[in-house]
Amino acid sequence: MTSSLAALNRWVEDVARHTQAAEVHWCDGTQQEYDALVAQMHATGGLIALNPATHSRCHLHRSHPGDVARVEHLTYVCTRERDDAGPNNHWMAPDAAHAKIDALFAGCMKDRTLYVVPYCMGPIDSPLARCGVEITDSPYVVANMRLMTRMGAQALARIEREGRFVKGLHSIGELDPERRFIMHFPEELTIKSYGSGYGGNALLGKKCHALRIASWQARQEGWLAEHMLIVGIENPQGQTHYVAAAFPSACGKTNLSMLIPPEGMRRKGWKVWTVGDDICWMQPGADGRLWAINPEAGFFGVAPGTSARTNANALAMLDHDTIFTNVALTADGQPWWEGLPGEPAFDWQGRPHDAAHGPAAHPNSRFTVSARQCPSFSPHGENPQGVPISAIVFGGRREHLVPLVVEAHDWAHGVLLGAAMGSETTAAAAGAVGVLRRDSMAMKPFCGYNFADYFAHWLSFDRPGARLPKIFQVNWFRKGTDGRFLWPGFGDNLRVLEWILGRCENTAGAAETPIGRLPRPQDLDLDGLAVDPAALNALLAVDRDGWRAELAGIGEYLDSYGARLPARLRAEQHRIAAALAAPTAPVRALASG
Ligand code: OXD
Ligand code: MN
Repeated sequence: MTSSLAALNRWVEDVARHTQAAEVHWCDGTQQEYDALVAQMHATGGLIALNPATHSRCHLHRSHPGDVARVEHLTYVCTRERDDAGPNNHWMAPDAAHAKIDALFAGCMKDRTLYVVPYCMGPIDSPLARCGVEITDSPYVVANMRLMTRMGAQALARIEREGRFVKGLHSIGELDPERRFIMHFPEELTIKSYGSGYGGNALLGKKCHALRIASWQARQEGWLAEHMLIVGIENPQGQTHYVAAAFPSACGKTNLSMLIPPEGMRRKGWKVWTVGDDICWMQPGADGRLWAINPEAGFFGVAPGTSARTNANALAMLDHDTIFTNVALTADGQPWWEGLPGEPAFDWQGRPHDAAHGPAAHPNSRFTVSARQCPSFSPHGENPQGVPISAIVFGGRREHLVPLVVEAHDWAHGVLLGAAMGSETTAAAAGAVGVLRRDSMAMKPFCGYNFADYFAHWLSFDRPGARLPKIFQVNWFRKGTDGRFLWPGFGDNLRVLEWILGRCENTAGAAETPIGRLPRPQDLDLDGLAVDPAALNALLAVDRDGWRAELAGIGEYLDSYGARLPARLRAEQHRIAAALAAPTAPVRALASG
């Protein structure tokens, strides 16, 4: 046995002893194993079979009603030095953290099977991929990991070859929110999660490994682990360019990654190819470009709002071999959520549906499905070398101020656009309407180290020989004075991506402004789109007073990272603030071509 397998065996034995596991099962990732787990969960009530005539081999899981989302306040980054975790993370000293969570794990698997889940994040033969092993006592987690990662024998073989893997220990415990922690030890490449069965807390390959631990590894090894979708845009000439785009949770990443072109553009020959909907690992290639893989093998998407209008591709992949979590049910056993036609009979807790109880499906109800089931899944989605990225896009939910799209002047400006990203809270949060929460690169809940060091890491990619993507900021969420969205969004967002790619190829025009380069109305392909000219002007305007206040706010935010903040980022903020303070220069148009 190799030393890496010996180390893995020793760890499994130690955990089995400490948790007093009744049995140990090493997962091989086969269909037979998956089917057996599903059958066992049907017998225990952990899964409910859905209507086989409409949803073959689909299942519903109902979580504990108090365990329905990620728990950021219970999520810790445990580095030896507090400052290495940074003000963007909750921190606990590693010794104290291990002691606290190990006490919870003691004896917790007495009547349970301990599953050993070897997995690979990224195509199994990709040099960009990284492996991990999750130990869990939840068969639901095992079944989901099989859809979301390359799980089983091949991953174990790679671990044996490489010797290095991320260790993740998970138990659902008692599902008691008082006894729940999600702890990360980046210096030890270790994750410990106790007390939750919910996706982001329990499928440790996803947010815990592929973002928090991977971002730490990426910094040490010279790559980037990002909360980004990856999408390929094929133009009528048959060339495909890849875009990586970061948006905070619940801003439509899955929809954008599976976009269906508007009718007119479809007729001209535009096509969209999905590579990933949530996580992107990027590394400079020998040619100086950034090459990206989606480390995941499936989608763990939010169900409510997914409909034939918003995401027909997603809907089309959900009628077979899918696990649903916390959706509602129709009378004939089909999954249902708000946004779908028809009527729910039972809500997400299994009660007869009553509108007085609130939405029938939980607002964070999910589907787990293999990426291969997506009709727009890219033929290059499993390329071991990844796909070359032409543009990076940062987006947020901003009702005011931020234009539809802005091109950064250069890489450092783009890093500032990412660092300053934010979303405004909505009327749902009483008393806090329009309050801006900064969420740098949409990584606030997911960066496994100090944001100041993370910004410096981003800046470090700008070096001789690099052929970096252009960086853009987008905002699909601008509203008019009547409170209605100014931009139709969804498929029409392709018009903005077309301009972005035109800028990358130097074929689209733009106007130079202090905040970056913006399209003029004539630079966008608006063929077939009934958008009011006043709305378009508002979407493409630069409100200088508003931007001066915004730059001051960005300055205050950067200050919160203290002396560790890279001077280059601060200089960029000063440069734009000064340009905004200067007397208004006439807007300079940049010719295309
Ligand atoms: C997710 C999230 O589940 O970002 O992807 O919350
Ligand atoms: Mn996400």
